[in-house]
Amino acid sequence: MKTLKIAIQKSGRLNEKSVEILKNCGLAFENYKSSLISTVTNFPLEILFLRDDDIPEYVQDGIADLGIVGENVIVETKAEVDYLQKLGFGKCTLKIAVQATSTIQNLEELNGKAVATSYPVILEKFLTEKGIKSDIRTISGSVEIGPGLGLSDAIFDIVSTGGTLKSNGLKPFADVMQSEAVLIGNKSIADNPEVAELLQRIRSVLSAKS
Ligand code: PRT
Ligand code: ZN
Repeated sequence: MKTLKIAIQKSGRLNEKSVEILKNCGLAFENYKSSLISTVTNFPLEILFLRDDDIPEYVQDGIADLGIVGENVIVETKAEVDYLQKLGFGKCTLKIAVQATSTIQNLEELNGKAVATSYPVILEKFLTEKGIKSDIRTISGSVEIGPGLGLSDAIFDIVSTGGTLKSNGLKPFADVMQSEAVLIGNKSIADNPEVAELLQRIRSVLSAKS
């Protein structure tokens, strides 16, 4: 029997809930902060702890068979993987935001404007569909400070409570994408019986919760 590998986030917003859902499936494993890999003792499975950004490609390339990651990261990395199950945590919305004092009223006004983001692929796709050509500036973090510093006219980022936008003098302007954590699989593992077993356990954990 082949040992499956599942990639989950090592640390960050999805780590705790990812570990929790696997434990609730009855899987027994150690969860040391320092280890990058953990062997499940009662199921043919190894858990790989990775940066979330790397998970879709690891699953696409078959280095991991399964993964738990935010939909936004899957779309952004353009990875070709199967979406097996939405998991109901890590919910957020990717939004375009402008300064609270901005007079920008509609999307067309973003034509020719600078928009700072860490998610250029998702933003570009959205703007292209709307026929808008903005100057997309890719920054790896803290995009919220851009407009205040005069670096950009707008930002495109993940929002959950909206508190970060507010404290940086920004207001939401357009919703682009909803996201939550999903279980993804490599394209070639659809018929694997252990994957089917694991998926069934995950689904019963989720339905027991709702
Ligand atoms: O280290 P690693 O690369 O693995 O982690 P990371 O720092 O890239 O990601 P992490 O842990 O911050 O987020 C992992 C995933 O959680 C994201 O890809 C989303 O799918 C999901 N998620 C859910 C969020 C949020 N909610 C969220 N609020 N990711 C980020 N945020 C950030 C947002 O960027 C903003 O800076 O939180 C801030 C805003 O929160 P509010 O509540 O003030 O709106
Ligand atoms: Zn990341």
